[in-house]
Amino acid sequence: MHVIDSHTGGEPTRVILSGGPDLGSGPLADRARRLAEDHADFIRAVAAEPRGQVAMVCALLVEPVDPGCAAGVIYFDAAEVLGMCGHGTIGLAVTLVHMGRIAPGTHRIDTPVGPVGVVLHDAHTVTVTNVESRRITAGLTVDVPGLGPVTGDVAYGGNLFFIVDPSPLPVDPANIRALTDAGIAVRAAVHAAGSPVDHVIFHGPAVSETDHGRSFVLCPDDAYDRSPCGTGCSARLACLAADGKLAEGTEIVQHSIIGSSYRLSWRPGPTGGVIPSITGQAHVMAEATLIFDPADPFRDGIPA
Ligand code: PYC
Repeated sequence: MHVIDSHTGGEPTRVILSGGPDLGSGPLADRARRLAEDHADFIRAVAAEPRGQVAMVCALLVEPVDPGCAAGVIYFDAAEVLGMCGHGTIGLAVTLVHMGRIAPGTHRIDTPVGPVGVVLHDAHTVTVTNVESRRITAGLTVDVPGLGPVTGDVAYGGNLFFIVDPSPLPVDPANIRALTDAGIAVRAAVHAAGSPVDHVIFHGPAVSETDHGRSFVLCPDDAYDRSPCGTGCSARLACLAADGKLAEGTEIVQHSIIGSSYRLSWRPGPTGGVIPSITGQAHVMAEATLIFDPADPFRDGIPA
């Protein structure tokens, strides 16, 4: 299996170029469902330790449905197949340039939630135009053991988020363990309330005069996103727009918990949501051939 690893603002992406399972043809959403239902061993073998790493998001290249797209992709982490991935799309675009498969300019990438746009400004800098994003529920309050009542918005940005602003804990790198535990507890409480969110965002205040805040994002595999989370930023843009807190076309800078940043803006979507624009940078780190030795006791990854 041939892979190329990159990181986007510190968050790893592993593009799988060959050797993945045959998911057949048809809509990418159906192929993503087949991946989740029939290939759990493959998912853990590639994304989880020892072959993968904590926070790894894999990008399985597939034939696009839309012939206008440069590639089709299905994203997954060690726990879940994702609808979309913002940092992964930036990493994928930079990887495709590294391979000479695309040149700087404008391209489209097919995903299970629909085609997204990418503009490659140079070998590292990419703007992703995401799928239409929207707020689904404003001001949902859940009772969280150890935290008490926590109020947030449920919003869609290619994945489903529960966004808590302000965060119940300081959004500071020194608090990553506590934020992770709080995120897991909040997600369980939101699930118990009937909302199947896959990510939780705790939003904290700006860290400098030029940014709009720092966020902690808990992913389905219980790792925190080292990047500002492209789909999470999309969901947040939808909430800011719905609240009238950010005007169309106004650019803001969003920091991740480790201090990496994206530039963000939105324009109106065709069905009342927002079309997010996310600009960030990725760097290729490794090209590798993964080996699956039948004698390896952890061939399929360390079990969860
Ligand atoms: O950037 O959208 C994102 C993302 C999702 C999970 C990890 N990163």
